[in-house]
Amino acid sequence: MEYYYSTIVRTPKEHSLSQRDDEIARILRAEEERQAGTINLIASENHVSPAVLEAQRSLIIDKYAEGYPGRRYYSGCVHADEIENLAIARARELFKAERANVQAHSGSQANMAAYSVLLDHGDTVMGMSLSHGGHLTHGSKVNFSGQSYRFVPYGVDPETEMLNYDAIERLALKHKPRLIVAGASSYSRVIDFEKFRSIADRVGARLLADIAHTAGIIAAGLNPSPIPYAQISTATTQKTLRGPRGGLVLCDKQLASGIDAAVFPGMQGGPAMHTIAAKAVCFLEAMEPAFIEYQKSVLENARTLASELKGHGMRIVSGGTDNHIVLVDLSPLGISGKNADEALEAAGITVNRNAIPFDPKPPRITSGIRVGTPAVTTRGFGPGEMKRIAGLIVKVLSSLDDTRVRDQVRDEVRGMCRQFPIPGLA
Ligand code: DSN
Repeated sequence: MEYYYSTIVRTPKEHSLSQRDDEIARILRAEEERQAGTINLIASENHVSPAVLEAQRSLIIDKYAEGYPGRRYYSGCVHADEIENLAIARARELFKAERANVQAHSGSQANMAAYSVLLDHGDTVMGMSLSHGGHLTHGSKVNFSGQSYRFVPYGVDPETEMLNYDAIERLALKHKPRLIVAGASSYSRVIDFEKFRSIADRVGARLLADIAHTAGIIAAGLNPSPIPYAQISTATTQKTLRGPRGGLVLCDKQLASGIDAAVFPGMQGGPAMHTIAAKAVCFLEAMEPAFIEYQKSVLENARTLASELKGHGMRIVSGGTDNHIVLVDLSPLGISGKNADEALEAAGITVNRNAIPFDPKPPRITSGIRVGTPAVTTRGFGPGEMKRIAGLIVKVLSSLDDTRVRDQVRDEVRGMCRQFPIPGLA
């Protein structure tokens, strides 16, 4: 078995990608080099372990397995069943959830499934405004969520830039939503799911926790878990969880058959079994003690980055961070998020421009950048490197048009990246 598998992975040269399609092979090599030689501070990205990558590129990619374990619409699903059952069992154990669906192709589809179980078209829902840190699927007008349901957005407090649960409760009492969505894409503070549940109970709403960003931190027990409070929790596996690109739904047992039916056949056809195998591996890795240490470092690195950037005159939205995200307001420097992310990319540091709460600039420009520490922590960067990176960011941003400075930083970035290779690329 071992031998058979390894012959598949090590494709004979005559069938290699570079022989079949040199264009794509060249681009993929260039992407490998780009990742290896740059500092990745995109908060939603990470580097998978070699084991996750191996599962993801395995031959189960070929298998159709529409349905669920033990009730498929195709034969030959014996191993697909084993893999999916393991992935489900591990997800439930990791998050202490009653039920899990591991087939959702993405976090957006996980949310779509949850909405379709909990809501009717046109129902009122409360979700965090995209411009304050929420996600497209939390009611944006350009997304199915905002087009299918009547979303009432809540935001952060103008003073603290944190969630104000009294204000959220007042809004809930006024609008009587059928569902409240708690979760965010660029909010750096702890979300109090217990408080959200008590607000939901007061107005007769259900609670959906979207932990796409913080799933790994929650799995490690370093941010509070929504599982005791939210009837449904959705997540992605590629961010802090360090798994493949995909979605996950965790729910109470009464909702499980509805969620399963909503994912398949409701929204999707065949599951991506290679991705489900890789999810299973990432759940296993997330149960190991080393994962807790990794998440502790993710948080420590984020706190260090925040305090260093603050020390260099930048304003940190909400004053700090409790997770892997640091939202930086560049207004004190007089530059936009767009200019900053472009200059930093040229210097070998990737971040994303990001709206800050109450941002006067449009979403394609923004006043801020979002930085995050999952990927650099995976490479082994620690607080010392965070201090150096903060210094490099400041150097680039305070000499935006100076290409000499940019080149110097680029060289320093390359040196740091050589010292800390991506696992599996060493
Ligand atoms: N695009 C993801 C992020 O960067 O947060 C959310 O889907």
